[in-house]
Amino acid sequence: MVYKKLLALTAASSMLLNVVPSNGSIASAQQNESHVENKLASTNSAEQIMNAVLDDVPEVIGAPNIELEVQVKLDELAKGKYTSLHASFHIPDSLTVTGVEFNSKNIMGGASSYTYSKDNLNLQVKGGNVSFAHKGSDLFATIKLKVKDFVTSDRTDVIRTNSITAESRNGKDIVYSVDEAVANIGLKQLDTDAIAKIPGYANSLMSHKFGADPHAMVYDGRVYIYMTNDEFEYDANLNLIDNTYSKINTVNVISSDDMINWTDHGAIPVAGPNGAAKWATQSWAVSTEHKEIDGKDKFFLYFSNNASGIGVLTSDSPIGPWTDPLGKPLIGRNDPAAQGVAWLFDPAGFVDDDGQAYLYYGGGVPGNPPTQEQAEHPATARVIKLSDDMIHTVGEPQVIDAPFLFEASGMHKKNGQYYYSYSTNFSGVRQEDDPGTGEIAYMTSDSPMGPWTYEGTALRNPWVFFGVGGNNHQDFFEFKGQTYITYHAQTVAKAMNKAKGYRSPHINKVEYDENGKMKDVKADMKGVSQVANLDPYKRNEGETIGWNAGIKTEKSQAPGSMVESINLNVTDIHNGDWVAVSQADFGKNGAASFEANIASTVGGEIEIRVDSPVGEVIGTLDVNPTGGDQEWQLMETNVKHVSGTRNIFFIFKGEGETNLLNMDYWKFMEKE
Ligand SMILES: [Ca+2]
Ligand SMILES: [Ca+2]
Repeated sequence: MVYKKLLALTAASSMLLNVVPSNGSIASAQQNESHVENKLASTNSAEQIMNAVLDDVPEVIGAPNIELEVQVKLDELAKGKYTSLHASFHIPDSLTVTGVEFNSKNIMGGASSYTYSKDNLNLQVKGGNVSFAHKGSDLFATIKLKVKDFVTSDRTDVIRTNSITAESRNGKDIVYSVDEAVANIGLKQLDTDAIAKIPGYANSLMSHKFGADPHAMVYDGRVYIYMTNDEFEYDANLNLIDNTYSKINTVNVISSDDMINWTDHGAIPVAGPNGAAKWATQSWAVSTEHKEIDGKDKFFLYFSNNASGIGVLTSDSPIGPWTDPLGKPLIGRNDPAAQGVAWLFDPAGFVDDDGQAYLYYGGGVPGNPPTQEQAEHPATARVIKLSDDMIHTVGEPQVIDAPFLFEASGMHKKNGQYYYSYSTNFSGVRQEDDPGTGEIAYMTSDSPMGPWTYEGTALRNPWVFFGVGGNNHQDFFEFKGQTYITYHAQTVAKAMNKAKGYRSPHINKVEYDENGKMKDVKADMKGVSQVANLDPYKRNEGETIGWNAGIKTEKSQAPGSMVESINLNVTDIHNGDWVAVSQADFGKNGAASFEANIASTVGGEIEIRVDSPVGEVIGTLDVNPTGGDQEWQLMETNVKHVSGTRNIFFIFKGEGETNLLNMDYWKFMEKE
């Protein structure tokens, strides 16, 4: 067999020592065979070439803190007087070095040490008479590594060798050939049952329910996202149908102070028989603003009653409860402010730095079918001043002539400039500089009421990024000094194979060029980085979710922490379902115990793992029945010492088809 012959040749010329596959796999043997052939072809028989080899690691679970080892194997050093043996490696971003184990059997006459910073690892042996000889193996050192973060698709990362050199006293330094000293690390995405927002992704913001037309409000260090509550609609035969939007009369709200872990505050009852505004039938595309009035922070939720009116609700908190202060639309179909507006909807409130508030609204393309002029200049968006109490309009509206306007008015301010953004229509013929269809375009002005200068587009249609299209709706906002865009895409529905107009919220970063133009947003599932750690020692809601599989949330009868009457719990919990939070900071002392507020009729257990669903189990909370799905009990268990910043996965275990338990909130107790 060719392979064996080559092996013999190789050994004879002492040019390659690691031809025996370390893991015994065929793939590895074949790799080594071709490796030998390559080596032979390039060998200059007149001089001895010293070789170094790194072992491949073919299958590594791509999850935080998964450990792996890479062996560094070297040819023997010929006899001589060496003062050092030095090896330098490039470590890919996905891995971090946790240690190096030198093979003291083979290394003599020197002290071994290593340095590691960023992507560079240096190994060295220094001394008066360094030698490296094979005593039972060709192993020089074992590099110990771990995976930094979730790998979101299978890939191969590479550890490369920059150089390996033995310095000689007589100037005859040995430079190893490092052509083959490359370790291919096969990183495998961890298979979980998470939908769309897989561990490691920030988008969509949630996957246990839908949410469209997202609007962001930043208040007291948190981002609140308000969304049209898309829910599956079925026909009489219980077949899933396209979203008609006709049944939507609630608004989903979630919040986060870190952009990965989102707390579900439930659905605000806005319109319909159970809504705050009983005159309204729908609640689409809301905008929420806050303003200090008479020394108190007040909250205002502007909503679309389908496309026939704009209403406003008020509250003392960002999550409710909400009341209707007018008992009628803020802008009704027959109001002067509605004249010339095709679709009377999509309100965007905006409070300027001087306290003056404005409302942007409207949309639609006149004409059936529209002329080119009507498509290009629908002139159906408006801006009007709001009164000091935020619940009345003041004066006449101004027309906003946005090119190819469709809907989704938005307003944000940056460096004194006003940015009016909107979604473009699907009508008319486009010239080169015109926006595409269903894209987010924008205009600027140095006044909140115009005149406006068209700037271009900022976000392409979701189809471009996610392979699933439809309309879009955006809001630009600033949080902790960074501008972001929130928008929707049918990514969760697509992952469920049910992309029928049911939309999910996303956030990506926005950058400006030196002239204040917004650069093209790169929308993706990876999304934004976490901007703060989660504190595991405070009350954390069960419904604060980074990632999840198989669960739902529901209104809870247990008291809420922000507003007593508003609280949710995690439910629909079955064996193997899980919820997780990203990057909890356990600090130096670490955790000693864990407690959770639980209700259960059948019982089960909560397995607490760190890092990932296959990470270390630090404790298990046994859940005994409490006598009902809303009969709440605080339950506690000790946990193994865990410190530093770690993901926490709560993995539910139990038997049967029914809901095992409900979880309201949890917290860890810090070690004294
Ligand atoms: Ca379930
Ligand atoms: Ca709760």
